[in-house]
Amino acid sequence: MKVAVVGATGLVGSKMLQVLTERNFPVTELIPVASEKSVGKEVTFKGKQWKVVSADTAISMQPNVAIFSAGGSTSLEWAPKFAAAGITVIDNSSAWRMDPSKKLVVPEVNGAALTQEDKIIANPNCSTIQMVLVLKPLHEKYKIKRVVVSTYQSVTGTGVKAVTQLMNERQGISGEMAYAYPIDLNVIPQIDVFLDNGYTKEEMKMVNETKKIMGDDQILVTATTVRIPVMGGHSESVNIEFENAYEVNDVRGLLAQTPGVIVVDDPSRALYPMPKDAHDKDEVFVGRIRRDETQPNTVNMWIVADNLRKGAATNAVQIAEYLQQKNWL
Ligand code: 11C
Repeated sequence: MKVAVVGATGLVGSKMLQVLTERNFPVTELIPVASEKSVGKEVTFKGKQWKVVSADTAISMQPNVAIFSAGGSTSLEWAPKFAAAGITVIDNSSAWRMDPSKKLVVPEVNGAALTQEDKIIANPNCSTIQMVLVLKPLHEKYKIKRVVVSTYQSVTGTGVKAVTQLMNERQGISGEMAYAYPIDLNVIPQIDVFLDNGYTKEEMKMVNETKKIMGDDQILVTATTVRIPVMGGHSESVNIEFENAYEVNDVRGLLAQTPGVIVVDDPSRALYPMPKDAHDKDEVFVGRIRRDETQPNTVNMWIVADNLRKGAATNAVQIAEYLQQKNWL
């Protein structure tokens, strides 16, 4: 299988190469694509060196699939050109997510909606992916009315520049800033730009993408998304109100049986998910599952996942695996 990775030199792109290797995706030829200034450089994949090419050249090489992780404007411009050449695109940017003609996919949740005709498939936002994986089985069993989520997001979600800012600040080095404020010893209650309604774009992604992936416009979601000086994964405090009654132990049991979810929940031994443990894992970790004692049929929980893995690269590769198993690539 010829696989193009568009944005191969970025944080998510590099993770993509790692995940393709680890999951043994049958890559016979890698086509790394990056901006003009990186063309001609080489990336290492499966012990071999592969030359970075331009998007135009990549199309002429006719990959079976192109995994995009190069930002929204690159996706808007190039995904249709790849698709027009018959190449299936899995796009990690927000460019196509809310386009009604495109599927927004978390394979365990709505992979079955994919067809051979889907040529541009959108990969959701990291903070949405880890939440919907947990919400899906709960919605099926108890019917979710409303979700209140607050996030604690890793600097890796912003990219290399933000990781460098955090590390520079920790070492007292002044350098380029990814954020408008220091991030070390700080918390920034803004992820992405503010919209007219006073919420940030990241917050509205969680609202809108959740409804689309879950296939239910009735689920109410309200979000506060926050950047914290952490690497390794995003954490989320999630309050979920159900239509129906539930038992905490049943919720724990249901989530423990959910593919891709691992329950880490033993307060007596101080066991709960943390980003340092989720780092470089494909699963979504859930703990602190407890009844919200202030209103009926409502549960609180804490959800953690590596935003570069299940939140980005792993989910994209899982979509490719699904298409490959169907022989659609
Ligand atoms: C962050 N969630 O942590 C963002 C990064 O729409 O794919 C991913 C942005 C996106 O900053």
